Amino acid sequence: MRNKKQTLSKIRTKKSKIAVIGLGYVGLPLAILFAKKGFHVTGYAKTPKKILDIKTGNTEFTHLNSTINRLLNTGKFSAELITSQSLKNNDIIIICLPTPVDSERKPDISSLLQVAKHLSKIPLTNKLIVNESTVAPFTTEKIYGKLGDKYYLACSPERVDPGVNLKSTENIPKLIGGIDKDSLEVALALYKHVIKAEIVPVKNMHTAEMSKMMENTYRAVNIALSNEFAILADSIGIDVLQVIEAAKSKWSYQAHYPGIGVGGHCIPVDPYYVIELAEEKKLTMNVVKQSLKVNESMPDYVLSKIKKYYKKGMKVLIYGITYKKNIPDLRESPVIVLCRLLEKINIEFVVFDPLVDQKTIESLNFSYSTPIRSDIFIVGTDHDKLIIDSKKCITKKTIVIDGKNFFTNPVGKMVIGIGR
Ligand code: SAJ
Repeated sequence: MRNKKQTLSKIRTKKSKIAVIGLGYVGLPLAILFAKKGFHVTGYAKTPKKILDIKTGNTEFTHLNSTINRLLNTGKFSAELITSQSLKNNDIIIICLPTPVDSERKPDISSLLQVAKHLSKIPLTNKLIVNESTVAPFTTEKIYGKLGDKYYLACSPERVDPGVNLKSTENIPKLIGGIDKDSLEVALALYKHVIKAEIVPVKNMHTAEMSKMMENTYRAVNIALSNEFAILADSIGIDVLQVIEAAKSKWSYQAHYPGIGVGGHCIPVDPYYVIELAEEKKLTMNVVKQSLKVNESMPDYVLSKIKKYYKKGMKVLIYGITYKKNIPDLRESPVIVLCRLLEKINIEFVVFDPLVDQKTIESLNFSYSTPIRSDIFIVGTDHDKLIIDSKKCITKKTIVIDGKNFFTNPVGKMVIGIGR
């Protein structure tokens, strides 16, 4: 029998021991937030390197390292490899794991299934399990809903915007759905400790899962709309950025911007989860599918622009290969897709990204270069350092292929944008 009174009291007095599984840009800031509030938090990861980086205060999240060190010293926070045995000492288990797609763009929830295996081996009575990972509706219940004795289960999809610092986690409105009323109540009591923004209880876990799908598919579709308008704008000589800025004066228009493509492991990925669910129900979701095709075609569109100006022997530098500015993340990067297309037609190029070291660039079989004078300068990612670094690359003869529509003033011989 679940003892809700006891569970709520432990949460309210911060006596509950919290496990956060997954210590990436979602799990680590969340673990730190709970530890800073006074909870005993154990972070779990599956790679020894991740654990070592945390224990030595040497994570990729440089703005968190001093806080991590302080919390490690107070004993409020620790990190360890995930095993069933280690998990069982916790009262609350929050799952913050990536849910990518495979090479066939099929959803891959293997990391979540792995956790379900661990949980099935431990007593769960009175524990609270929360899934923050992005999944299609009904997945949380399917994976974590039948693990044995009486426990609480909720779904609260993460909405962290990678690259924004620790503050973002507590300042983002939080959706929470429970498998039942008591689970919702327990999960609300937990998150009230750390979330300063609005906490939005929803009808059930499926509603929470579907909202996350809607949010990110909405973004993918609207970016595709901007990309399609940009291609039209190019063909009729209108500056699409001026069109977008003008459209923003309408209250019902939310601006999205065309570019070299859509990367990261949220926006180009999540819609495939809902497409798979729709297909199970014999539905096609054409708008979503076509939008993903448009976004995935953008590197090709940029290539067509490069081919108009490239002549054999030209020095081509690609500036930035991460999926988004000021983030060292290469997942689903459209710039890497462009690089592969250039390789296919034997256009030689070099790559520089201020956030990606030479070893990583060369591990992708690309030629590395520091910012140097170029005949063609391709903006792949508009990192903050672009403006300074570009001065070392762009001469009066340089043709700039601006994959992020970054340059609004004339530079070099000419700037070829996306829709402008
Ligand atoms: N992009 C465009 N045009 C746009 C916006 C983005 O081409 O108008 C491209 C970006 O260059 C990038 C990709 O799309 O390659 C994704 O961009 P993003 O800003 O959505 O970046 P993400 O993947 O870090 O998105 C995350 C998402 N958060 C979660 O899924 C939890 C997304 O839902 C958020 O909207 C986004 O952060 C944010 O900005 O908050």
